[in-house]
Amino acid sequence: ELPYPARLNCATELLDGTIERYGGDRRCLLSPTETWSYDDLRRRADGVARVLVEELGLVPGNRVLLRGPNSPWLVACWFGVLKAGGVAVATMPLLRSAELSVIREMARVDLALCDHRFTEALASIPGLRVVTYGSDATDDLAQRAEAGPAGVTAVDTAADDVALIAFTSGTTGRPKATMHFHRDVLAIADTFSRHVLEPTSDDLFTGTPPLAFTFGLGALVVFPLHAGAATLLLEAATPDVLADAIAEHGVTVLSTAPTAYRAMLAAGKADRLASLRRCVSAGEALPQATWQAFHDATGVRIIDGIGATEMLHIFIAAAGADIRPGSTGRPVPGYDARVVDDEGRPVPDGEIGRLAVRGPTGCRYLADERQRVYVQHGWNLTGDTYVRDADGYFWYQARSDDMIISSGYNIAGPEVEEALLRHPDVVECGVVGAPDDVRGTSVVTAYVVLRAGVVGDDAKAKELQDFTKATIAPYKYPRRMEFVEALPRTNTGKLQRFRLRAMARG
Ligand code: 3UK
Repeated sequence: ELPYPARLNCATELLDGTIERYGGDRRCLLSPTETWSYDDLRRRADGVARVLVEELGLVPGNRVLLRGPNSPWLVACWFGVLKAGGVAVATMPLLRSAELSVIREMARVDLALCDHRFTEALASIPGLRVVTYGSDATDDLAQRAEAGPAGVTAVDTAADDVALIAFTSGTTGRPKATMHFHRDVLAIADTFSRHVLEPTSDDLFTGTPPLAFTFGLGALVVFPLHAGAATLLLEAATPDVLADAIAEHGVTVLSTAPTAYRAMLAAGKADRLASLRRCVSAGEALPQATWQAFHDATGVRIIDGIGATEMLHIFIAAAGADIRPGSTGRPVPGYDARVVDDEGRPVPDGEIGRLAVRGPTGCRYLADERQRVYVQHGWNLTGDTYVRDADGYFWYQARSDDMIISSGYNIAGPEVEEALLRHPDVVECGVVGAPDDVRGTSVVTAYVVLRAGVVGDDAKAKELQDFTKATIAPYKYPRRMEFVEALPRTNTGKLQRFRLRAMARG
């Protein structure tokens, strides 16, 4: 257990605490058009807190929905809600009314703070009061927050009061609402950031994950502010925009998904990345081929880290000389991880099993019967299969329900993908099992995005199949191969294997 006081407000800690330690006139939030100092952010966050309490009647424990792309005002709203003792329910900018209604219902929200350009999807939700931010209108939250007297006394929350409710991105099924405490927000900085990422107050962070995805909240808000550093907030950055922003601003710490690392290389952007000191990859496994190609092109050793919405952030990772390319790494100091069988007993090193993890953060579903599935005997079961080696490194295999069973063999889709990605013509690929009713088994099926200008014909398919057979055990090679323009992904960068399986079924 990390030593936090019983009363703790993580927003006060990250803002006022950092200003005390590092000073308030340092740069804090950047966007392509703005620069806010720590003092600017504190003043505006305090203004939001005051408006919430005095004008909108918020009482501690009320949940407030946040909607908008990554921007300085979104961050000010997040801090304002927490300082006022509210619970932040950040939502993905791509969500529409139907999904937002479900979130409103599940999290019992009746107030939303919404980027003035993103109100449409909230307008039709009955009983939801929507306050906009980011415009020049006199009733805009930004104007109201700036108008009042400076200073606010933050609500003296308990360390284990709920600070935020995060919804799982969920590649299938209904979203799950996870609750995290004020101390959890600091715990992710005191574990992964402090011990693995090791930022300094001179760093400039950026990345692609939305702040509603806890990967983004940690990597773009909590870690930089905890370190007295600055963060560049980009709205829905394409690989080109991202790479150019890195070059233009001299970004030193980047967090994004594996697919974005590949896309920047494929777009020939390696020479725009010279300022990067640290890169973090999460959301899905980082194939060794991607790690190697990025290292060859930039000299940067990407930090792979597995995190989950249920755990708030990353709990297995490795940095610098500790990295073994292709492995996720070792438990982040503060966390324990092991590989267990279906009864929860540890399996020997080298054997495949289910990943179990525990530490200062963990799964707390909001009124969800799946709590007992995720947490068993005090361990969080993430739904991933892993192998631990004799040196304590964890090697990702697949999501437990993504294993392909073909002619009696267990084949992990990601392993076949990793082999295909070593081929210079392959930019992206996804490998799933297609049911073969005749043979009563699954056919390993690959969906492949080729490098621009390369023709996907039978000869190319044969070449890639032979290449796979020469790289991994031949029985794993994709018997079926289809060339596609793009792969279906979630807005957090995860491959949607269930869609590929549906395509494979025909
Ligand atoms: C998969 C990985 C292999 C894995 C997340 C960093 O992804 C995040 O949270 P989600 O709830 O998904 C969790 C699941 O995603 N996964 C994530 N990272 C890796 N698989 N290697 C990785 N490096 O299946 C896990 O169970 O969307 C990631 C920080 C915060 C997050 N919420």
